[in-house]
Amino acid sequence: MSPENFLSSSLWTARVKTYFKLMDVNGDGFLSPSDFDEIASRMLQIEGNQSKAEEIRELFRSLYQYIVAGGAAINSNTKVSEEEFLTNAAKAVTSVESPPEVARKKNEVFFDLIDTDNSGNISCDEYRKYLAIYSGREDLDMADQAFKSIDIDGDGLIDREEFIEGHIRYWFEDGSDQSFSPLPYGPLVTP
Ligand SMILES: [Ca+2]
Ligand SMILES: [Ca+2]
Ligand SMILES: [Ca+2]
Repeated sequence: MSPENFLSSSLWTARVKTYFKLMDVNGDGFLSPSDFDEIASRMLQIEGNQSKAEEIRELFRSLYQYIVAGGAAINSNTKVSEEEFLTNAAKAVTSVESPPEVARKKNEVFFDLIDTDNSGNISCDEYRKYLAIYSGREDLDMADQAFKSIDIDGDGLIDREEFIEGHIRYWFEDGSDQSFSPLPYGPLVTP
């Protein structure tokens, strides 16, 4: 699968644009290290996550550098446009250096951060609080739609496998299989 396969899929590009909008915290139309730092800081404010401060900051730094900026050198003035992000994301999901296994590991970390009571499952309430980190407010409809799209067995909880599978599919499936199209970040932006 080549980057072009992904870039020619309107479903996949809508997924990437949805993530772009989510992460552009200051709404200036670019992804900057400061957007990612801000999300990391907000995630730190969730109860139980303070002890993981360095892990969380590093997670977001590495997401920014390797996925958003495509591995290029970055500094505090780096700005990545939506167009550049699409290109870099398509490269990332087809590169042998960032196989799904690496993404699995990152999603393991996210799972543990969102599962704040360490029950081994993400509840609807935990997922709402997680998505509110990005938008700055709890949006029940949006969060519930996202939650249900990943809770494949419909038991009202997201287990580790469902969480990872939902995210891997979101990024690494080119949009040709529409039988399972998870929405971990909520409804997709319209093109
Ligand atoms: Ca921004
Ligand atoms: Ca939990
Ligand atoms: Ca479930």
